[in-house]
Amino acid sequence: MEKTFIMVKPDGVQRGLVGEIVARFEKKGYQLVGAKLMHVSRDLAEAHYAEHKERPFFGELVDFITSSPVFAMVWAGEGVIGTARHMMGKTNPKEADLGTIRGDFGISVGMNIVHGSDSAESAERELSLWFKEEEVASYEKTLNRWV
Ligand code: 3AN
Repeated sequence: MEKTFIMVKPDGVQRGLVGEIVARFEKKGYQLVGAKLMHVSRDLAEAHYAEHKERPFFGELVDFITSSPVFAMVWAGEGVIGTARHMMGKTNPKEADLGTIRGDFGISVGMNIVHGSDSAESAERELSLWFKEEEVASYEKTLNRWV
């Protein structure tokens, strides 16, 4: 099953948007298979954003992501990597369509609420960076037993 790494960034956690964001992916039909609220170390932040190392905003990015807890998640399901990116909207919330997470809740590119892996390769890299194997569950959805 395809898996992706999604993170509610410090601004999203501080603004109380964790439930809203989790609800969107749940309602879409995806399966939550891993989640944790955590402070991000500078080492993890720098490894996660390694591709932006030379960009002028790299220092700010690392300061921001380590400033307050994030809610890190693993979501599973058909086409979840690409569909989650659509659900998040464009990187700059000013350009993100309404109906997307960034379009509905964000204003600035520095604080754009949510992160999601942008390809199969980055999903694999980010999942191994953020989650240990035993932190990712494997379970069947058995709806009829629970409603
Ligand atoms: P995305 O998160 O949509 O994959 P990337 O990978 O281009 O976007 O950027 C990673 C993160 O860097 C963004 N989520 C955003 O928080 C931050 N970022 C991107 N561009 C800028 C910028 N011009 N100024 C400040 N932060 C930026």
